[in-house]
Amino acid sequence: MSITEHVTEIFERIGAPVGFSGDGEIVCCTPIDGSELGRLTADTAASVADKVGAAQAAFEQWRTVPAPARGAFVRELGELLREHKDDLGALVTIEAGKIVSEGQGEVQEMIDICDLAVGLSRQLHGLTIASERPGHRMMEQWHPLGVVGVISAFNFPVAVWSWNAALAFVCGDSVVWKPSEKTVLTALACQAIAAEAARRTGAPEDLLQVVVGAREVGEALVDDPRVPLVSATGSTRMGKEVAPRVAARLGRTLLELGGNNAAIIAPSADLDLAVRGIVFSAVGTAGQRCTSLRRVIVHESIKDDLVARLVAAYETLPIGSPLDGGTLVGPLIDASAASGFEKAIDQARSDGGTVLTGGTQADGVEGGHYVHPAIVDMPAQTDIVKAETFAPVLYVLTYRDLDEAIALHNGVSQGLSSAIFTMDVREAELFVSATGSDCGIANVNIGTSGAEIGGAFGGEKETGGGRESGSDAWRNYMRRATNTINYSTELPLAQGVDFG
Ligand code: UN1
Repeated sequence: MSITEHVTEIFERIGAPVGFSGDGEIVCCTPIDGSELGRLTADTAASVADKVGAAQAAFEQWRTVPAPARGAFVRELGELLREHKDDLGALVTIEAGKIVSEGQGEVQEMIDICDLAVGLSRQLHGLTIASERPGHRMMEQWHPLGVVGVISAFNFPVAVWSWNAALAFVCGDSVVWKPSEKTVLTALACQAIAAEAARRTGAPEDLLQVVVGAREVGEALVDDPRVPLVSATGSTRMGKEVAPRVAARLGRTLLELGGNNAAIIAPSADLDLAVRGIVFSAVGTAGQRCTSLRRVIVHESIKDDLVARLVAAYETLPIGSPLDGGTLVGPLIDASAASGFEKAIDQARSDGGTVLTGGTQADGVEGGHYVHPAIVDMPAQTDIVKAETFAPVLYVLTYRDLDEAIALHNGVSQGLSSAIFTMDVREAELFVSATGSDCGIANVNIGTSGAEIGGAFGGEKETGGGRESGSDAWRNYMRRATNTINYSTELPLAQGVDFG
């Protein structure tokens, strides 16, 4: 069966009435062999405005539904995702090039956030606060916010949407989603699944809108004053364009941008554990996660041992079609990612780096962009090491004392995820303390990627400061109202003000 036939079958099973065999301007491709899967017509500024209008109308109805009843819709969404896990995972593999297990894992992440959101639908709580005035009560309520714009990237084509959407839906919001142009089909499959969940539970059918297209489509969404929150995942460059536009109309943003994640490997580290953690984080999703490990900062006393083990592990990595069960490294998303990989390797070499393994094109499937993941020993943290290259390049830096390691670690503009491998409790605690890692995620004895949805996900500095997913991230999708209620017959003023 051809890949296109496979996609058509998946769409039939999911029940997505998507016509993608026309001659629209959006070309849907698979990175597996670069072949075209179909074409879709892009939205226009006018159609985006119409969809925001439909989402706004759905919101006005949805916000009146009690939150636990909204949870029933998200529970159904989670059930349907369980049912379609294999198919949606396969679509992620076909459109984003993830290996089968990671494609499925991404759908699992969606199911998990639905579970979390369903529980939250009964826990959207505010505080009761002591009032200074007699016969008064002060409290806060969290109300639905409105239409949430979600902009997502190709590398987590469905999970990132669900982190935002599952919470937004229980919070009483509607969603207008602009997926990456590279992964439009998975988005349309999710839309069909969400529409089915809405039909089954009586939720408004316009609760989720999908807009597809290039820059002008994103701009129309970002600039629309009916969208109080824009949650954007992607490059720092994209975030720097989106944030000022939304700020110009005093809207809110939730930004999840680039990472340049590092792991410190201390002398006491369990090296077996460290090697496994490093390889998964650096090479998983072919180095195309925002949480991918890009820098190893290793103590000089164990460097040779660690590097030898890493090189040995890298040299046995199965590279090839992500549809093959044994593959661990699939393709890069496109030609431009492959050229970014090559340029980074060239630059690292001219900065004095030594390529210890990989760094070249690999035999994969004809038409796809497959590479041998690279490990590059660097004499210093040069500009290329400080940049996020969205490909499997792992730079090795060496340190003598932990202060130096932490300075190197924090010496980049991004601040998403981080790790230390150590058996020394003082080092571990220091790393996760206020003077340790400056990232939103700081791990001990696990890698930088593969975060669970229960924690707040996001990072500092140029990563954008947003937090999605677990903990109290739901608050982003609501507006807080502080209420002071006078149940007395007097009207005492706060701060003791006397007004006649
Ligand atoms: C991303 O790369 O955009 O921690 C998100 C992880 C995943 C999410 C990554 N749970 O790797």
